[in-house]
Amino acid sequence: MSELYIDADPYPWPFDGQLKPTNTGLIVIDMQTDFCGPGGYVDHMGYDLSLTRAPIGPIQRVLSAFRAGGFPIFHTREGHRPDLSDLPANKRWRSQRIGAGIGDSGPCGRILVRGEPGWELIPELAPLPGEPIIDKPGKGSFCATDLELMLRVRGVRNLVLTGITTDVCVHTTMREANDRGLECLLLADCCGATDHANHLAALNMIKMQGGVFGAVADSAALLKGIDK
Ligand code: C5J
Repeated sequence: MSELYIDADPYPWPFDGQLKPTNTGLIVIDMQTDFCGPGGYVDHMGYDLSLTRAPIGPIQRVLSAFRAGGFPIFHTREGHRPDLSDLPANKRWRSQRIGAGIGDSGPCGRILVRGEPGWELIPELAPLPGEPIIDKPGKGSFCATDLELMLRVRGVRNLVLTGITTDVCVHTTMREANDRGLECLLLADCCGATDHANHLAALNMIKMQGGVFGAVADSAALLKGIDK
């Protein structure tokens, strides 16, 4: 069987060189106005939007390569039901404490509520028909969703992670995926955090213990590897 490895840290990825469109998927996590657009949740909290917008261009390039190569692609959105029946009281309380209450009204509609303008995926990274969108109430993409089933049905064993934020939803998803036996690669330039030091720390955590959650590469290394 021929092998293909991506130049990644701390090991060439995937571990056994088995990388093909039939076993490798891309997930784009929470590229929503609430996390990277003016007037959204992250903007409301006063964080620097340039940090969470930085991955847009690199993700666009990886998306086009994966689309051209016929790899499965998944998108996620964090958000709650309009009646907030899936919003834990502590999550709401913490957000209200800092003046960006989840469920409260803001310039982009109710913060992190399904169907509101701020909750929508940004147009630059709009999914194409046939690319599943996973709606999740939490930080991880596996909690209270059908993502695991969707991956299994498509034979995905290797997962390439992109999106925002590196230290919260992307990291939680990578940990969940790794615990399910998936071989994970996080693309550093396709992710961003609300604090750059936290972005770097999150990358470093992955590389400990020989790659405790998988490996880290940049989009150029991946695109070179799959030759797109
Ligand atoms: C956060 C996310 N940071 N998508 N959500 O609350 O990372």
